[in-house]
Amino acid sequence: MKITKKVFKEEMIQRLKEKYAMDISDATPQELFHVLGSVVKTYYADDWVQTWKDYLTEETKQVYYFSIEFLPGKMLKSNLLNLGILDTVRDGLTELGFSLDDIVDQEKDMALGNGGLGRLASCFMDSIASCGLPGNGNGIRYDYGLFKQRFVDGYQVELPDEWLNNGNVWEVRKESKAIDVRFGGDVYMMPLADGRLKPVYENSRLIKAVPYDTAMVGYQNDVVNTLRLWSVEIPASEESKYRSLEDRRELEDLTAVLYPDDSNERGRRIRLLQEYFFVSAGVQSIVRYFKKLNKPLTTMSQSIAIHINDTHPALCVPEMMRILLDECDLSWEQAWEITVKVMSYTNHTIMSEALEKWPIELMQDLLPRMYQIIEEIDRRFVNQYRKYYEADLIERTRIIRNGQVHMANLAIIGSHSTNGVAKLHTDLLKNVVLHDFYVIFPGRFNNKTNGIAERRWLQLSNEPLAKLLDKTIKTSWRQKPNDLHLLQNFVEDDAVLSAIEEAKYKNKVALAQYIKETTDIVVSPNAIFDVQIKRLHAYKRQLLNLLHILKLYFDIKAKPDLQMEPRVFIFGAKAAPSYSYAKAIIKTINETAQLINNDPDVKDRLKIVFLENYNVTLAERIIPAADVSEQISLASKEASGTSNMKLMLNGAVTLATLDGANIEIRDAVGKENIVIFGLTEEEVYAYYHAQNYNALGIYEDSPTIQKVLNAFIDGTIPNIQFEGQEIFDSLIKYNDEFFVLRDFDSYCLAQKRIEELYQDKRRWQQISLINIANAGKFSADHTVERYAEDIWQIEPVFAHKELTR
Ligand code: OX2
Repeated sequence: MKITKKVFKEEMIQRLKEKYAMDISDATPQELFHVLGSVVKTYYADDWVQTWKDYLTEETKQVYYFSIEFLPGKMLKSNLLNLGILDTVRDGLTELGFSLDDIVDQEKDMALGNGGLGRLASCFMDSIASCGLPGNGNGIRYDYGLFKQRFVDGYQVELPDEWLNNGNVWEVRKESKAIDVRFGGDVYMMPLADGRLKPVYENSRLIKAVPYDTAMVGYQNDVVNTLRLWSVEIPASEESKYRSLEDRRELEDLTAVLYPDDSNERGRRIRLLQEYFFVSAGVQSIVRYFKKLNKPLTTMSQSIAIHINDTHPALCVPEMMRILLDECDLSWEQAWEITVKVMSYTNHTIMSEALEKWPIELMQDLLPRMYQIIEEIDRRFVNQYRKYYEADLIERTRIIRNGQVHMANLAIIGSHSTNGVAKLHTDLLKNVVLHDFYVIFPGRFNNKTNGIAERRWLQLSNEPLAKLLDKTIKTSWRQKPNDLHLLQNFVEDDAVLSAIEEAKYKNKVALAQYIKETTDIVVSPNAIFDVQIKRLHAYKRQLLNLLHILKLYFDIKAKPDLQMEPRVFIFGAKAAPSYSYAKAIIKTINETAQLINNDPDVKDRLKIVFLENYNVTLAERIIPAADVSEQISLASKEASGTSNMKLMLNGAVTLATLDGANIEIRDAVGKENIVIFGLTEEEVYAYYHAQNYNALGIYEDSPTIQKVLNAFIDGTIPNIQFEGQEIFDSLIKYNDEFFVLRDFDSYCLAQKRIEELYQDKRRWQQISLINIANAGKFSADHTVERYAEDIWQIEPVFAHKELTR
């Protein structure tokens, strides 16, 4: 169907009348948003149904991406872009007297994730559909997404994210596809007449998982995949058991909130139940689908791939086993072969506190059948491999150990593929963190460097640059991000170089205005916009950034007429509510901002802006306006990073340690076009082995570091008596776990280098251009294509209809 402006406008007018009984001229932006959303839905409805039917009739192999987090942000513009009607709708609305951007603002961010892991899952959903790959998401429909962050007196305050308050236009509730999920109680195995064993459940609880489906619209290819999110309800048969409001509340809480922490597992019952809940509902519904195909279960891996995104969905392994054993009557050996072939797993971190473990008693209590199956997997694993390997290695790799169930071990043992998310990260998995597994299963390990959806992170969020690219290299980059490479031909073209700078300037003006409106801080778009945006975590070292800012401040104080390139340091970061150290850093940055922004001696050479509530939408504002991309984690700690890719795509210059995907960014742009500093991963490990890191020594030897650190405890930075001491102690008393002091000098030199480069305007523009030109490599389209080929063994479907738009 060809959607013309005329058809679109008529539809808007008509639908608004039907839904709100009013003339379109009387509609509020909120009403317009809802009507527009429902109109857009009709534009992809046929393709959605058709894609689903095609997969079924053509028996296409599909992947199901299980993730406890998805972070799509706003969907309206992305859907319009992918449907190829962004301009039609924008112009149509203008003619009706409205602005698309005002309407877009009405949409709440879908924030069902914490950070990189959840956003990666959403970039993958976009890319999977856009590459015409048959793939679906499977997750949880939390009533409340990641908390809203406010600053009160410089402290982080967390408010609930009531994203469903005005309803969610995009989702479709599919009551008829609900699934029963069972947990708790006791389970024992009853022998049947034929000698088999059947599980008998006593006192277990039954809950209903209701799916809400959201369309994942491919980029102008008529493919529409599904993101399925599950919500808990009380089944009709169980109503009588939930008499009191409290009982009901307890159950409904299961899908109420997203755990606001991506690196610490708190041993919470609800979290474990959440994991089982969406895994069980998802795997059951997949098997139900597979049965429709009427193929032998032993061929399941030819039709189905299940991806375990980090360990949270690792129960996919025992749940698939349960279904195949208990409900399909397969033998253990058959069931195991199918399960391992179907499952694959991605590891996203080497931080040990994030490697999930659950106490045996908790697992037995909440998920008794899961525990029995895990025990048997563990027993068989030990039996099978102890013949070949030393006892210690088997002990270290088994699933149940020291009273805990080790979820990464379960995921690796129960799947055919384990991948890391950047080259260095995968090497560390193979050689250090998961080395024991690599010894046993060398063929299972592989790398898949992360990627980003350039549709959202350039086409939608940076229109000035996107238009310039169209003009300079034509539009093929929109389909094939690698074609951004064509820009490289213009590296000596002064007109193009200054046009890139102009586009950046425009974005900086827009961000400066947003900063003024939201914080009342005035910043000049002529200053360097130096950006660090990511979760607040000690290993990401926002503190190192702050120490350098303080150094610059003291330089100015010591030499009031110091010549320097004006800088705006922009932060965006949420701290997990229970992570007090991260919150102390936030408070300290905010107090330092107060101090520096209001000191007349500084004369606007330095500004610190900490924007509240960093989320996908805010990232879309900040990234296009960034000059400098801070990627300064301690080498070896950041598995990949993805803001590094988004920022380079938008022409920011990367200031980085050799960590995660920064290394691959350096390789892509060349070492002259990135500023690298700090310890390498080998040097970090050398300190670990020698155990000779001495933070106090560094402090004692450096008057600059003394001056900067003393500011935390001597009242120079006001109102941080407690926080300042905590941070000071982390560095001196507890020997600086993330080697901030060791990298300080090298970081300051790198910052100096940034300043010199920036002063050479043409050089800076060239570096910016080279970064944009080489960012295509980090398109999530390529990443998912590699997953599809190497891990999932799925193939793109070709557009089943002629392209009509
Ligand atoms: C993050 C990693 O910290 C980050 O480096 C990576 O880019 C992202 O995942 C996507 O792979 N929770 N979040 C992460 O890991 C975990 C666990």
